Amino acid sequence: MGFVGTAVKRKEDFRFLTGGGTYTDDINRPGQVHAYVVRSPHAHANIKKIDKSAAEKAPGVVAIFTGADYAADKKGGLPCGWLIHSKDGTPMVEPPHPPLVADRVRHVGDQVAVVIAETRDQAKSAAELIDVQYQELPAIISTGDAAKPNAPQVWEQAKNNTCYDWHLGDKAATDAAFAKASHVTKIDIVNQRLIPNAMEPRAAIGDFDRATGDYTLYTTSQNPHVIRLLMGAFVLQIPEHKLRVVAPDVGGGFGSKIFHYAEEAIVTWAAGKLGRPIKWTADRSESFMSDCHGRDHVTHAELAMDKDGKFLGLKVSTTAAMGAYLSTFASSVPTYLYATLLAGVYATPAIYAEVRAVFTNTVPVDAYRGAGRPEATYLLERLVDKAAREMKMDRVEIRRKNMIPANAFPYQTPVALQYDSGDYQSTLEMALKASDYAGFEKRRTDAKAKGKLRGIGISTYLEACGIAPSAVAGALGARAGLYESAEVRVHPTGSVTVFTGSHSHGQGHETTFAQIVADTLGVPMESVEISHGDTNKVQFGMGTYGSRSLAVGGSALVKALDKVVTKAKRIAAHLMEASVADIEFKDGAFKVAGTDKSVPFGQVALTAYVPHNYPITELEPGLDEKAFYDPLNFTFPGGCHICEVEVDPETGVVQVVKFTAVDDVGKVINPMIVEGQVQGGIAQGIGQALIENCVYDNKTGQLLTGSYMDYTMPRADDVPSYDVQTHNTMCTHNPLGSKGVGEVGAIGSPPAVINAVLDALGPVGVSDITMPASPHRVWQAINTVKAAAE
Ligand code: MCN
Repeated sequence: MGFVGTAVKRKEDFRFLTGGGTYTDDINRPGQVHAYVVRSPHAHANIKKIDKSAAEKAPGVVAIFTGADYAADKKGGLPCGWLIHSKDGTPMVEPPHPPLVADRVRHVGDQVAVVIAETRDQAKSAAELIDVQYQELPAIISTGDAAKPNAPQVWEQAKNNTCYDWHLGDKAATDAAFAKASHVTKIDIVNQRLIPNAMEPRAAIGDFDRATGDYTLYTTSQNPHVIRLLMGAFVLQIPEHKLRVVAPDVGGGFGSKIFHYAEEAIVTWAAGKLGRPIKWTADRSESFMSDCHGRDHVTHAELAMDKDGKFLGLKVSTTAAMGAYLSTFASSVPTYLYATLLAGVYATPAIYAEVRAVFTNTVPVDAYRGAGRPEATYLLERLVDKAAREMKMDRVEIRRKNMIPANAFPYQTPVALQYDSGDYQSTLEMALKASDYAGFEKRRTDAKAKGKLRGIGISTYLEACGIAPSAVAGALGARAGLYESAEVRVHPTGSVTVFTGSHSHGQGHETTFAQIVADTLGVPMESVEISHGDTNKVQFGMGTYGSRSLAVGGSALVKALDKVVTKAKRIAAHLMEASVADIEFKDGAFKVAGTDKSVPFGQVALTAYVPHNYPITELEPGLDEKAFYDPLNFTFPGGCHICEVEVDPETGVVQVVKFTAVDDVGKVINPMIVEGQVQGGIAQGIGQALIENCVYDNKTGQLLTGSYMDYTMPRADDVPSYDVQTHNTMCTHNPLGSKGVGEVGAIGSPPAVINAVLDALGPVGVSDITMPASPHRVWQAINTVKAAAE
């Protein structure tokens, strides 16, 4: 008891740290064969001919399927889960997305054929014997150029490569605000494309039982029920009761394993055709070219202010890359997860945002840790810093002046969201204090004496987690509900299994959810098991993304626990021959109020399953309750991140020397897990700010950063030890009071880092830099200014 709010060590870590986890690639089914996917070497080309005759004779080959075979079976394409309408009311362009393409490839890595053989090496060797004749076509790679009139077209039906041209906010009110502004700050921002890198690459095993007609897919997924729904209903037309999707231990996802991928459908479909289990596991470079990428925005924004630096209006125009196809949630990211966040923590009265989503001959872009919210935060916080410089105001002062005050909640923004709670001033003040902002100038001077340029950067951010409610999301184009479910099964001896639709792939739900159960039922943590990731065990679930698991999945768990306690009280009342109204439940025991009569939870559990002398006409046996919880609103974490850097002007190397984060995540279940989540997110944010960059050759569409030789991930010596704190205001509409934490680090940190880099470079005359602020870019920026001055 008293587990909630304490730093309980993670239950799952013994399994993971001792190599006892079971990941998809650890699973082997009897009679299993292996798949290798033949991928396009071209960014854009017509498939003229595929000759698979030599490959079919290669050792071990069981079958080879192409896009033509898939099309002949009349199976479906991968669907997109969110319909966006353009300004003019027309629906977005939704091109076909077959798992195997038959006629035209549209990005390097597009799936052309699958070779199935007894071993993976045999499949790979045979794939080299397949002769695919391509007729190359011009490709469009650059997001910023995609909508230009002469750009090559990815899809005929998408004129100017435009998927949708959407807007949000009040244009007239924003124009009016600009008309009365005394100063307008303008900024052009690129939020570069990132390649997600979970520790475990994607993998899938398709299995088919001829005797029963049942399919099973084992897959590296964050949301197995969603995959079952999409693949069953839209792609392969397998009814849910004949399709089991299992997402066992998953080694991280960071968003990239939300989506329904082609390979999942390919192995399941082919398993049905061959009657043998088929395993596919990506290698790292294959992941680079087939996993959905993140970010990739090009934006122009303008902030109108009065003479005192008070924000009057904000105009934002963004082009967002979708890649060659629409991935599962791609369309929602630069719209409802981005533009709705453009108020941030500020009381800007009028905001108008336009978003053009474009197709390019690249891998699809979809949600990646933060998804839209890091892009909004980066834009705002860069803009606010620039405004402060232009207005000759202090960077802290301009933020204080424009923040939504702590007494203004609930606060309705001009971009649809209504924030329920927050205290942005306090998180700012705490971060200023913890980072010793006041003492910074001395540190700058000391660094200068060592030949280093030191800078400090601030980012005050707001996040929206757990998209909700389903009714609102549905009205905005979501093609799914956004609730979560939990079942609490109390066993006869009083131990408990929870079945949750939230998938844990690093977040520690097996611990935090068990903390909630142990406290509510008064049972030991060891007596609670959290089961997730198997559609044949768990009732239903929308899965894990958008930092929704605690706020939505945890709330479903609370609701189910309430039902368990309610029923258990009735059993206890029967056992103690008392009225239900007199039964109190505390510390694992049911008591009759005002008496010393009490029965422990375990005895009630046993009675539920051994109902001798039980009022069976009034009370069902068993103690097993379920709840579905649809939230009333998002949760709104917020906070302040402050970064301090030292730049070596000779080499351009940026060292993050200090990082302070103060976040508001509502009620904390496990402070150690919360701190770990924030730290991990900051590491990703520092990676984006300083080193990570997905680069395609702009002409050929070849992925130039196709391995770790070229794509730099943050390592231990790229990140400092962090000072992570929380200052929490409670979420007002969920039963836990908790907000999400899983993405805050990746949202708040990139602008803090870049604002620090620009603060360091300000004295040498550099006023802008594009992420990642790599040594090369920083050195170039310094030397360009130097050369211009000479
Ligand atoms: N928590 C808590 N108190 C709070 C909020 C959360 O104790 N006030 C705990 C939760 O119980 C949970 C963890 O913190 O154990 C994260 O909770 P939450 O914010 O609800 O996020 P989710 O569990 O839904 O995880 C998703 C989120 C996202 S969107 C990405 S991306 C991300 C992230 O989590 N991907 C991750 N963190 C990750 N961590 C790992 N190791 N691997 C990933 O792929």
